[in-house]
Amino acid sequence: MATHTEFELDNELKLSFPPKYKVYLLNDDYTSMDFVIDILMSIFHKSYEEAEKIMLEVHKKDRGLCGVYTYEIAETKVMQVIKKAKDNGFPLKATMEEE
Ligand code: TYC
Repeated sequence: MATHTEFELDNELKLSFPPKYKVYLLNDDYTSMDFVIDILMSIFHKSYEEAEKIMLEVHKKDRGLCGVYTYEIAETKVMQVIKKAKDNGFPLKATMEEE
């Protein structure tokens, strides 16, 4: 049976979209707001205005959505956040979960 992620073709070949993963930034008490904005602009390609909005959402609600990607890209973004934060002495963390 065809679902919203699956199309049944005449010849019974079925094609599915790859699963997508949401990447979230997590709040903490030590990472500076400016650094989080820089992460959102450099790794997630947000404008300054978007980055500031997401950073404030994380600050107030403990996590905020940064983007939705295929598995490998989401995993790479999470690792880039953690490495850049560690290199700059901040404990900032990111997580991913299937959409
Ligand atoms: N809570 C941090 C502060 O008050 C700011 C912050 C925002 C940290 C977002 C992490 O993902 C984060 N300096």
